[in-house]
Amino acid sequence: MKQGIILDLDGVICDTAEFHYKAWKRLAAEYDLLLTHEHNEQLKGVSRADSLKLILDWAGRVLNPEQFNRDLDRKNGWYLELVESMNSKDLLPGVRDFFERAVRYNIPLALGSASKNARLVLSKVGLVDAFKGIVDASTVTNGKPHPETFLKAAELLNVASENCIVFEDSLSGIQAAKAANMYTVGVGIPQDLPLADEYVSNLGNYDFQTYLN
Ligand code: B16
Ligand code: MG
Repeated sequence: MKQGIILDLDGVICDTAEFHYKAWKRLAAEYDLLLTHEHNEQLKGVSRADSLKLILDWAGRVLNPEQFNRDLDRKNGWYLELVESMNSKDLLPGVRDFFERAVRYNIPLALGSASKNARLVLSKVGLVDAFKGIVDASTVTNGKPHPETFLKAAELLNVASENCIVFEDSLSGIQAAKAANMYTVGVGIPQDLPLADEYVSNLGNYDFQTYLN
């Protein structure tokens, strides 16, 4: 019997994964790197600084610490320009229905995100109060694929790891949830997320009967 649900943010609740991709693509172009879908799959769920390290590696570029921090800030600025215009209409398909059903079945929800902007994005889409607990980049020492994000979220839910279900759109997030001994639902396709226990194309397609059995 599962007792709690932990949701990733970017790419699961709202389309901010696409905003991250656009902002990284713009920065990568300055390093003469065309950032592809395949590159982007490896960036999902990865912290801002670790994402830039990967991009520099792919581009064969080296930045000094000052340039590195400047480019992190520029990328985040472009990302925030896209976030600025978000509102409650920017939830991914099925998300509102998913939250309504979770309330109806009395299932506690926690957020497990690698983003430093998680609370800002949640406030834009009006979901800050929908969670019993929020874990984001400001509350963990080790980012995904380390299990810390999800272990802390389970603690906030007061539910044992093996009784949590994690919804994730990233490879590193699925790895983190598996390392935390949790059941995983990949939001996406098996080619992008080969390790998930099951898949949905969006939260609206999740069958809560599976959860309740
Ligand atoms: P920020 P999630 C992750 O959020 C994104 O998937 C990843 O692309 C991003 O680099 C990371 O947050 C850091 O985000 O720059 O806003 O701190 O998917 O774990 O909710
Ligand atoms: Mg994500």
